[in-house]
This record gives sequence, C-alpha cells and structure tokens, in this order.
Amino acid sequence: MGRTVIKAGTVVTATETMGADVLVDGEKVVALAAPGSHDWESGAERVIDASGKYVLPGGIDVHTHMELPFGGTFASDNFETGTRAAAWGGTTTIIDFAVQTKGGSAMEGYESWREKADGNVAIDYGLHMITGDINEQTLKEMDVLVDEGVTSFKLFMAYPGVFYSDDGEILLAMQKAAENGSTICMHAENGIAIDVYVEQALKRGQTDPLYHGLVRKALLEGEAAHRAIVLAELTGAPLYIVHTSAKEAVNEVIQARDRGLNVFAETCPQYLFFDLDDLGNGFEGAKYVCSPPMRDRAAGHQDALWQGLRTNDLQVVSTDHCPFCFNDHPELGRQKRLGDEDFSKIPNGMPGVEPRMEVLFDGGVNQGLIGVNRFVEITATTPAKMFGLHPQKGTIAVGSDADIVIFDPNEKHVISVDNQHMRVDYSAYEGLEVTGKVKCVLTRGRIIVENGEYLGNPGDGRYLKRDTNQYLI
Ligand code: DUC
Ligand code: ZN
Ligand code: ZN
Repeated sequence: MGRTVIKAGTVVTATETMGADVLVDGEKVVALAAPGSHDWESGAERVIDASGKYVLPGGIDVHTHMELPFGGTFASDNFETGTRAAAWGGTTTIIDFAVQTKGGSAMEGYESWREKADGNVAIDYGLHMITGDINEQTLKEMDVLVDEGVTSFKLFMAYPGVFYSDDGEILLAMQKAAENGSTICMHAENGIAIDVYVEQALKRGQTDPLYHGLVRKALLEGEAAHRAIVLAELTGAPLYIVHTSAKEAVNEVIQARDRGLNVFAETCPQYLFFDLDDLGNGFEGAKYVCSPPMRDRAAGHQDALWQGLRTNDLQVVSTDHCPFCFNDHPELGRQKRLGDEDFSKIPNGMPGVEPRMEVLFDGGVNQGLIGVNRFVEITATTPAKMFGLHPQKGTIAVGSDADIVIFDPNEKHVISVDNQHMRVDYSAYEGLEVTGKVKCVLTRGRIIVENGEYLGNPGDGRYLKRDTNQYLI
C-alpha cells in the first residue's frame, strides 16, 4: 500500500484544531505539515481533498454487543454487519464484550468471541470480558486474559440469575483487578430491588414498555454506583461505570473523583437525547428499551450528563450498541415483540454504533454544549487511553494508525432506517435532521468508505491486544 495525502483539511485532535496536510504511508500517519508546504502529492498513490472538512481520528466505541445472547434471542448485528455499520458512521475501532456464561469458562468465552469476529470484522476490535461467574478458575483466567489483551472485565449488579454478581463476587474480582492492573467495568443498577418492582408492576397489569423505565429507578442506579465505588476504593481497582444515565450516579462519580479515586464513567447518546416519554407511546416504546432506561427529562438527568461531559466527570461517550428488530425477522424471529404482553420480556438494547458520531456532533458541538476538541476527546482519545490503545489509536499523530475520518461539519442529512447500515429494522433517530456528515473513512491507511460507497471487506479489521488503563489518576 502506497502513500496517501489528505490535503487542506482542518485536523482536529483532543487538543488542537489546525489547518494541515496529513501524509499516510502504508498503515501509519508519517507526517503532518502546514497546508501546501510540502510536495507530497507527486509521490502519492492517492490524494484526498479535505478542504472545508474536518480530519478527525477514527471514532472508538468501547461498548458494543455484537450477537449478544439476551432474553432468548441474539443482538441482530453480527461482527460483519455491525462493524461495517460502525465504519459508515466514522467509528474505526470497537471494543466488544465477550461473555462468560454461568458455569462456563471465561477463556471459552474469549475464544468463541474471537472466532465470531476474526475474519469478519471491517475495523479493528478489542474485547472486554463479561465475567458472569466469579469463582477460583475465573480469577485465574483473568490473569491469562490480561496477557491476551483483555484488560477490562464487566460485572453486572443487575440481571439476577443471568449476568449478576453479588457484592462478595465483585469484591473478589476487584481484588484480582487491583493485582493484575485491569479495569472493572460496572453495570451499576440494583437488580435485586428492580426485580421486586418488576414483579409488582406486572401484578398490577402494568405491562407496557413505559414501566421498564419506571421500575428501574434512578435512585437504584445511584445506589449501585455508590456501592461499586466503595468496593473499588477498598480494593484499589480502577472502576469504569458503563452507560451512566441517572444524575444520582453522576453525583457518586463526581464525589469519588473529587476524592482522587480512579473512578471513571461513560454515558451513551440515548441518555443524552431521549427520555421517559420515548418509552411511552404504547409498544413503540420497545424501540427504546435498554438498561439502564431513559430518564425523566424534567428531573435533570440529561443536564447532569452534559454537565459531567463538560467537566470531565464523565470521560467517554460509547453506545452500548445492542440492536434487536422491532418486527419479526425472517432469520432472527421475534425480538422486541417477545415482550408485547410483558415489558420484562423485551430484549434490552438499542442500535447505536452507526449514528453515534453524527448525532453527538449535531446535538453536542452544534448546540454549543461541547467543543469540537472535546468531541474528539470523548469519542476517540480518552476511549483509547482508558482501554490501553493510545497512541496507536485515538489521535492523529506521527506513528499512529491512519484511522481517519473526513467529516463535513456543514452537510445536512436525515437519519433514517432507509439509509442506515445496521442490521435492524428501525432507527431510534428516525427523521432527525443533523448537520455534519462522515464523508470518507480510512482504517490503517485504507479507504473503506468514500462517496457514499463501502469499499472494505469482511476481515479487514484485526484483533487489538490492549494494554492496561492509561488514564489512571
Ligand atoms: N443493557 C442493555 O440495554 N443491553 C445489553 C446489556 C445491558 O446491560
Ligand atoms: Zn450493561
Ligand atoms: Zn452493555
């Protein structure tokens, strides 16, 4: 693969916004220079004119669930379809969650996720491990997994009987993480209490998707976040709270960080842009059923999340991409409609890997809530540091992988199921007009999206053996 010049664009990193030409040789960025200052074009195989456009580091989505088994079905995107859709949306790296099931081994979970992904992914990928069964063997396997580049483990305080870990199990896993340098990712919701509310609601005949949002109370997210933070403090394990949606949880994170703890948190676009009302509207609300749920806007949850993003109390925006079809699917069968008479049977999850960058740019940068450097920081640079991929990923610098997005900040377009690439039959953002569009995507120097065409192949992406957390305080 020869040289590519990206000329006359505005290069944006977490810290700089600068007019610059970028020289890519093979898979790497090899030079940046003032626009037109070097004659790189004559020896180049390709020249991309980026005038009037941003040149961004490829997005990194550290929270996806391709093919996740959930509630009697599987997330509808597999690694091939999901990573291709990610690329269309300007994301060039994902970190997906491999699963250790109850009674199974974590290594088996890892190997089976590698098998699903290798040869199919369009972009580079890493893995976290959902450790669904903490026991002596799992604790040993955590060390082996760190050597394999799986340097983060997700525990669930929700979903009793499925992924759930009790406080003792969490403590043991955190002790191990403190020892081997890994990071604990936590789904912080008090699932035991939530299940009581679920049963009580169903007994009252409250079966609509809206009740999914009402039983999974914000206070129970805050309580779980608090408990997770206490256990992390006791053990010294770095803690990363996933998909934060409640202001109570944000407040716990703020207090922990003010005390200097290695406590971090992400949120997701759905919690920034949707609310409890989206869960109403009869069964249509099933499209927005995920956990934790959408929150009440009037109670100030969205405001707290945006504020957290501005103050760096929240460091990352990922998606928790976990799509399920709304209508029956010829191969996947019933998905969201499994819960048409009982909200607790609706598979939890939403499609999001493709629109993340564009909706966040439009709803965050264009609305003046975050600046463009902060946009890059929370979608690419910090994700890379948090999960041991920097500076190979997450920035545009000499020596970094040439994972680059040419982004037109002025182009308007409408998000719709009719123009998306995720394998799912609805868009949560149907009809939303956004300003800002991904025009061209390079992964490790190769153009895979250009002029509305997909030019990549399944298997273009590679497994990333990740380092440990590079974001520790
Ligand atoms: N939440 C979801 O909405 N889906 C998958 C798992 C999770 O924690
Ligand atoms: Zn979760
Ligand atoms: Zn998740």
